[in-house]
Amino acid sequence: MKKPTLALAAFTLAIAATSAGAADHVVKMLNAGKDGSMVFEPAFVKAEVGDTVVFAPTEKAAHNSASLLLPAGAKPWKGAPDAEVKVKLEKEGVYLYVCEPHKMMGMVGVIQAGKPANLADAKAAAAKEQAGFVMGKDRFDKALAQVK
Ligand SMILES: [Cu+2]
Repeated sequence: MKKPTLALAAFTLAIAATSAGAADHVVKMLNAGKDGSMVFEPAFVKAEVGDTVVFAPTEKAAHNSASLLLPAGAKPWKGAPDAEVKVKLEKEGVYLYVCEPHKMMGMVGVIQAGKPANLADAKAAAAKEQAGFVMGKDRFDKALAQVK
């Protein structure tokens, strides 16, 4: 039997140290990304209550981040064009958000904080919203499919 290496032990300690406090998750606002044009990347973030999501205006095109559907009691947000927005996840559940200028192009995203208690509501709101998109009609679906 092999003994665990020192490197592996150090790696495990690093993970333990990281998970102790609230984390920041960075979501880039991009004109072009892995999933096509006008995207939030990553479009799905799995977080814990107390974590912060930072929307970064990495590429400028009047992108913003505005909440669409929130867990009960969570505070809505609406960022200015091409401005950084920091959102602290105070409530457990699923958050849907959009870029207002490019929503019709499927520039949308999903955050999960803790357990997804409001997932059915989120899916219904996403389906209603994306019916009016001219492209990227499956982006909410792809992001919501990652909620576990
Ligand atoms: Cu945009």
